[in-house]
Amino acid sequence: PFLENVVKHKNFITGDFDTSFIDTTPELFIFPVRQDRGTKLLSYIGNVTVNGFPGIEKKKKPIFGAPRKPEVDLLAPVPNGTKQIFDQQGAEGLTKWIHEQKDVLLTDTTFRDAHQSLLATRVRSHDLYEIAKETAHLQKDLFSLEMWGGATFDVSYRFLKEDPWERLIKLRQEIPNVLFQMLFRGANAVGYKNYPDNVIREFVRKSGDAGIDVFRIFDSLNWIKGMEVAIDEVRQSGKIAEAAICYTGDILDPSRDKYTVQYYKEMAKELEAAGAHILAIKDMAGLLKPEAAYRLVSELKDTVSLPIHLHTHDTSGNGIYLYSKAIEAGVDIVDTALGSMAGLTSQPSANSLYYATSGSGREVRADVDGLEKLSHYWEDVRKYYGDFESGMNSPHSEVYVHEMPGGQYSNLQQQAKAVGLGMRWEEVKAMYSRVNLLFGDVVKVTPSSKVVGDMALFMVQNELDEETVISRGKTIDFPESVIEFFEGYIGQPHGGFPKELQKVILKEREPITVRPGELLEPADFDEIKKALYDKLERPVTSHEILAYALYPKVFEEYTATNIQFGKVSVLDTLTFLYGMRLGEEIEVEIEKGKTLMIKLVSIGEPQKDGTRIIYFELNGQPREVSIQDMM
Ligand code: 3PY
Ligand code: ZN
Repeated sequence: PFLENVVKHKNFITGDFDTSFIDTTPELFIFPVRQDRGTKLLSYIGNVTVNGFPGIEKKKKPIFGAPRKPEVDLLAPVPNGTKQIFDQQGAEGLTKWIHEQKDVLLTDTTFRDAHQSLLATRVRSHDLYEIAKETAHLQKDLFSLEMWGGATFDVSYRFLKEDPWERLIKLRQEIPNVLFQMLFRGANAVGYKNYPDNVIREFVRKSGDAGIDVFRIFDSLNWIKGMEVAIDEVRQSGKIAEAAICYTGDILDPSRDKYTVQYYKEMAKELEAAGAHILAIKDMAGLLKPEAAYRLVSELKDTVSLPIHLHTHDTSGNGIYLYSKAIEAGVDIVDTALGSMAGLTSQPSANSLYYATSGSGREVRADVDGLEKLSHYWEDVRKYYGDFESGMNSPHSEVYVHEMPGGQYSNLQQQAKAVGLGMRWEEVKAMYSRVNLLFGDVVKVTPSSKVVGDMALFMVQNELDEETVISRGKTIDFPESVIEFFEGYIGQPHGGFPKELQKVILKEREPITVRPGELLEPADFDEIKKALYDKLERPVTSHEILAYALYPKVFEEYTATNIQFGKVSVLDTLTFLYGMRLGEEIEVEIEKGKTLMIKLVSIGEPQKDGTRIIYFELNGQPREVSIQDMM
């Protein structure tokens, strides 16, 4: 059936295809209904109705009206945007164009960092597709849409049970006019550890083929060697390499003399020499104070000739103020989210920044009416994900003390609860900053931030302090992530590791000082392909091979769910998270033009073996499924 799909595809017939045809044409993998897709979906719905969704408290499906959607003439041609400038003029042409703009350009993070930081990355493709066309029309003025990478890749497979590549490809089709941007963790790709170089290169190539234009590349220790392979591959692929400096410490505080303006200037020069097209300042925790933003941007502008793109988190509530200072200093692009998905651990609001800069001589380029309309949609959709909200509901100035990245705060809080330290959260936060100093004051961003968090939890749990870690350390089994960090497997920190602590933690193990990528065996893609083919009994895409190379276990679990329940990404979000109410009827479009009508009729009593029969109507016909009651 696969070959049949290929030869019948219109692009194949007209010859309009290249080597990425198989990867970028997901419909080639839709086979005639061998198994009953309807029954599989009913099993999923029955299961989640009875057992709840993993990780959130089971509750009755909430009732919300349909989200408000802006009225846009979707038949009108999509207006041109930065994507066309890039496609016509390449990366150099685009950077020249950025330099010529007087307005401040925006990157909208609503599709990635905003929900990664507010809603544990749980926003599903379904809700993105619903607003994609409108976004293309109303956000035509954006520099870029950050819509992929970071934690979205892992979370898509692991929790949402959907294919992140499909998200990218479909959004690309619906939004052809704005540059697509992803967050790429250098040698850690979209994972939490260093991968072999061939995995990094292949990931960059395939993401580029599937629709990414701008790669924001960072290293979690600001170690340039951890970024070079990715920068090189992005350049070779003809895409835009945006290399990031991760901002930590406080350049205004003379007692914090490890990360000074001079340090950031040196790093910027090295990134320019390494081939960056754009320089990003990645303030992942929101530590950059307004005056520091002014100073840093001014100094970097004098140091490199690259456009400067600033990213922050609004945790402290000072986001708009610091952007305003950065704009005064000449920053070219800033990251914002739509109003209803902005603020707190997310990015500052685009809508607010628009008004904040009006009349200033350097205005934000945006259609504010469009921003407000899109913001209504997100205000409504955000409610679906209420169970993933962090609970932080006012500005949090303590971030300047604990220095935790926006996306880590609620995660670490969950981790603390899971190990019984929920009531000692204040101690955990204080320990986080003590661990930072114990480790020599390191850059904290995924995955180095996770190492600091793991150690903080470990020390609170085991009643350890800085002194006892050293004095009793020889007999302590430290967390695996901490050992790997001190072994050098996520790179080398600025100023090196504290030697005494390193010895205590590693015991007999020898640390490495070279790039882990030089030591790691290249991934054998042919072997993975063969193993997956044997397992799945169908052709596999290079996207699937890559997903397996990054996350073998997560990918296997994803495919198992897929086989059991079919494609659950077609369900609306409330049904996906809560199942159905008795008597409720829903419509599910399982493919273009093919819709199922599903009604939940009744739920049978539990039987001796713990199963229940769930009675549905599927397109008017009675249908029952048996599911295991786990409650
Ligand atoms: C990520 O790596 O996912 C981040 O958002 C870091 O700030
Ligand atoms: Zn961020």
